[in-house]
Amino acid sequence: IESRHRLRGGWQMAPYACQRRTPLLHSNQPLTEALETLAEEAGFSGSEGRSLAFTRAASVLKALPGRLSTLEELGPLPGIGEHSRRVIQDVLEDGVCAEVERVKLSERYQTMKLFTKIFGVGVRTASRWYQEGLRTLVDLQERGTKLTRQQQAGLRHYDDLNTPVERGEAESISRAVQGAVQRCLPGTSVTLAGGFRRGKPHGHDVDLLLTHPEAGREAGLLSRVVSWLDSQDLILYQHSQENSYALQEGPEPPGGRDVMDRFERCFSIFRLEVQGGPGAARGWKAVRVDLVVAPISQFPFALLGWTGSRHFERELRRFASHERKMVLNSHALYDSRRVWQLWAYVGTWG
Ligand code: TTP
Ligand code: MN
Ligand code: MN
Ligand code: MN
Repeated sequence: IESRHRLRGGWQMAPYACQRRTPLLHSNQPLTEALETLAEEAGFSGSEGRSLAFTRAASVLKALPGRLSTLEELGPLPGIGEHSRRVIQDVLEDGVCAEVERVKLSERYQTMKLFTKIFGVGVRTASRWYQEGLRTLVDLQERGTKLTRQQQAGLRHYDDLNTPVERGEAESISRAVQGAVQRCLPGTSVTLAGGFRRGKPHGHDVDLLLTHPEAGREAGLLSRVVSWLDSQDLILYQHSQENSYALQEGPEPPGGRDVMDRFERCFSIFRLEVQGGPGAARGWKAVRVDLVVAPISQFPFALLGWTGSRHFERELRRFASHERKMVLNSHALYDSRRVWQLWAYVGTWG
């Protein structure tokens, strides 16, 4: 489906991001950075639709086979609106876009960025704090702002948690969890998902998916694994959720909620022993780790859902629903028309 042919001066491209090859390194970095800044800013203002429009435009540019040099080259590419075109034009002509530069310098954007980088703080909380006149992390402490246990941990480990996690560190954490599951339930597999599974050299956290080949054996596994890790002083913070919708407010980008699932999971901060890097002096570094347990029957969907990117997942689900009349989530893929038939059938009973 992927199409990279140049047509009459413009690029032709498949309409859904999940149909396109989107390499990690691409040739239009300055353009996508500008658009993603505006997407982030729109998210900070609660304008999900506007945010998605900028994200879509950036996603199209990431899939271009070469560097864009004039706006005309884009032709009538779908997914790039008026506003995004203006931004692209500015960056192509002047190297920067005044609107983006204004956003980056604005007190609100900078403060929202600072606050949403705290583990456990989402756009709504950050926005409320901004409204209350808070501007710095010191303000939060000095004015006695009420913080959840999660936010306190986020603040305590702020610098570490905002230092990128290297692949080697992710693998080392993965091995530690592997060791723990072998003690608690031999045969359990641990799969590194998220950005690292997409080949990113570093990430903001480590996403690990646990499953056991025999259905049902995974029940109760997570709490035992977490207890054991805790007993080994590997855990600085954790809160677990049982098979329910994730209502936790985190520093998730806009659209984060449409990828929430019902798996049992643990949001944690690990204490990782390190030799070099920022934590070298004290010998350890705090790292965010998500542990997710999927029953084997749902594992393929869980793995797909937890691999990301968020935009890729959103687009895959949109493709399933609009082009195939199917429903895709992290638990299953099914024909939505059949479910309606089933509901109609159940309806005749009662
Ligand atoms: P993230 O860890 O937030 O993102 P990432 O791994 O792509 O990027 P980073 O390197 O910055 O960590 O999420 C990983 C994937 O998990 C993402 O595709 C969305 C999915 N996910 C869910 O399915 N449900 C959830 O509740 C959350 C938080 C994420
Ligand atoms: Mn991740
Ligand atoms: Mn990241
Ligand atoms: Mn994660």
